Amino acid sequence: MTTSDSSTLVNGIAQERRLVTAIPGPKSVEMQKRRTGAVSAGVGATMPIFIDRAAGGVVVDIDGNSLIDMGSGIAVTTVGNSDQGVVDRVTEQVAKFTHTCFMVTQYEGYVEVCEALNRLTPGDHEKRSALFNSGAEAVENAVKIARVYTKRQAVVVFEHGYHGRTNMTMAMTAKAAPYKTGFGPFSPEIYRMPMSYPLHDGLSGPEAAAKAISRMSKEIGADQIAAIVIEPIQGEGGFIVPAEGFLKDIVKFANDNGIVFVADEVQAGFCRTGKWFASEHEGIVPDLITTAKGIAGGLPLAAVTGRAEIMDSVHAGGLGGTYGGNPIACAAALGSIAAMESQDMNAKAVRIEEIMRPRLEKIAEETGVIAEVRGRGAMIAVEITKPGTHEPDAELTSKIAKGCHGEGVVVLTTGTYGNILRFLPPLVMPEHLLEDALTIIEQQFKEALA
Ligand code: PLZ
Repeated sequence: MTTSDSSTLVNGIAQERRLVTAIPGPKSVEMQKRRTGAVSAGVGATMPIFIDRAAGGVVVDIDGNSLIDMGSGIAVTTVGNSDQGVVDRVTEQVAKFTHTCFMVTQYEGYVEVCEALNRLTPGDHEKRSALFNSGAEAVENAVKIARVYTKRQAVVVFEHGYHGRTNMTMAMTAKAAPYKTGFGPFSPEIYRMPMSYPLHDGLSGPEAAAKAISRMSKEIGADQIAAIVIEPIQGEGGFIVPAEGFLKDIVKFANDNGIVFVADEVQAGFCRTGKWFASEHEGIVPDLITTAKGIAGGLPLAAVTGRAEIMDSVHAGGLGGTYGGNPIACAAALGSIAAMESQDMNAKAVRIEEIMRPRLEKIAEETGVIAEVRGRGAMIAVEITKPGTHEPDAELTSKIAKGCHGEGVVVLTTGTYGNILRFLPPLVMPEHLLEDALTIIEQQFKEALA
């Protein structure tokens, strides 16, 4: 039995790493068989375990193993699983009414979430929002809005970018396997430009921007571009932080040419990076911003927020969807936002980086297989390469991740080359668990290299 000691309880759940069986345990193995017989093989899973409870910094599986959650269900449970404020608001709402469809008969929660988004997103201009169900849907709607507003068609995205799995957002996503392979034909008028990737391109922000701008001008024509869509810190691409000045120059190019600049903050938004939105680190003000994931404590909700004149340019009835801005998801969002504000979650994200960065840098120094520790706040990753090179080592990355899983730490891998180990802990992660997770990660690097 492996444990990390603690008497702390969150929602009655001990904040400890506790392994009582092998991973996966016998109950999960049984359930995996049922899963295989019932669930499409096309739906993947990082770990072959099934969860019974989760709170604070842990997920507890059906065999009773308590694992440290360094993934937050891919950057979703920012305020922690089943945060009390979220539970209270959702419970109250679910008992009142579950659905009317905002496009049929309206309710206050939807309006209140839009007001919060308009207030919290960068820029003090007048804003409007519209609510959807998933990040992909938000991105797709941002493109629809930009096309109506500009009466143009071309959409610019970037290398290593990820925007979703619907047809248009698949086209916008850079990586083929597993997201796009065999699923074409893809939506037209999507153009991919070089991303600023300081570790690999060796360019300053302005140099990298000049390269992308020259290509946009020559290969598409600035006056043909409806929208430039970019993640201010790329998520699935490998937590790539563009060199300083890159985003600013791209925003200026967009502004100078009547192009709608869209920041896809689905992964980086809502306190994840130590600011409400990652755009703020560079002082950029997007015309439109897409959000999802962390917005609603685990319930499906997404949004497009932006300049009133752009958002209001769409004909009445042009935006919507049966479930978009569902009242229960809105209640969860209001609970999450309240938790972020009252518990100063941005400070918690900064503190997580303070703890993680030096320990990861120490692993980098000691092992020689980490080309870079990067990210901001509680969105931190290491790029794993063959020693002394920038050559990706996906095999080693996967070995280390699996080793962590076996020791009760949920970590995720990502990146175009599969060689990024990324960490997205809930911001309420207790410090003793964060330290314990880092110790396991360090051990697993050493074991994988032994
Ligand atoms: N934009 C920046 O990170 C979702 C994808 C997981 P949805 N990223 C996790 C997977 O393998 O499907 C994401 C993102 C950015 C858009 C999306 C899409 O958000 O809510 O998954 O549709």
